Amino acid sequence: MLRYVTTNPGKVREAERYLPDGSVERLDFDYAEVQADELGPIAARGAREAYRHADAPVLVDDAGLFVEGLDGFPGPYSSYVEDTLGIERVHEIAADLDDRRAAFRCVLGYCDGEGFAASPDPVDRGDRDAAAAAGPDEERGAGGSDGTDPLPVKLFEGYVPGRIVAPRGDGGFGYDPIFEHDGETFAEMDTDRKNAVSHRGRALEKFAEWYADR
Ligand code: ITT
Repeated sequence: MLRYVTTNPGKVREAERYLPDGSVERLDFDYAEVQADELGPIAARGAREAYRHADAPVLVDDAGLFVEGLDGFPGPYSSYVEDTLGIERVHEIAADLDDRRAAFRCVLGYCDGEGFAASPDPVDRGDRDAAAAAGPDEERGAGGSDGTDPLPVKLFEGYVPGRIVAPRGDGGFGYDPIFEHDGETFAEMDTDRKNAVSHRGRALEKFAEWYADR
């Protein structure tokens, strides 16, 4: 059984569409989100922490909204900004910008305690990038330079471009009402339609294909 590690049930609703019935359950575990300007190292560290907690295969999902005209803000700080400013304020701030283009990004981090076969798949490169970006502790994986074995994490990334608009729709979660893609906000789409184009859908598609052979 795969544990989808998140405090956000909306993410699991989307993920379930990509995985066989009964093969995934939510693990409501709030791993420490390290401060980083990229999602990869956050997901990698979270996956290791969650794996050690669960002692079972885990998938961590770290996502964020990157607004072009704000140099990518809130990005990795999206959760904090949603809780403090709220999405209406984010829209108001973006409304004053010349450039309201934005993107959602999602990085899934998978860890089951085993290594991964070398492969030309770009996902492996992402994993090495994350390890390199996170420094020697992450490469070792065991949280220290004490000679313990590395605990590898495989990363799967997804991206979707769009723009910030006044809130519309009541589906989805988080920033969905103010994120428009192809004329519709994510909150105006049902789960299948959002999955077909979304950052999470792209990452899950890659993960599900790889996981089927794992
Ligand atoms: P976990 O960390 O426990 O998974 P979270 O909701 O805090 O839950 P993130 O840190 O990945 O998850 O999310 C950062 C913020 O981006 C948070 O405010 C989410 O509501 C929002 N978010 C993530 N994915 C989203 C999506 O598909 N649509 C809209 N908002 C999203």
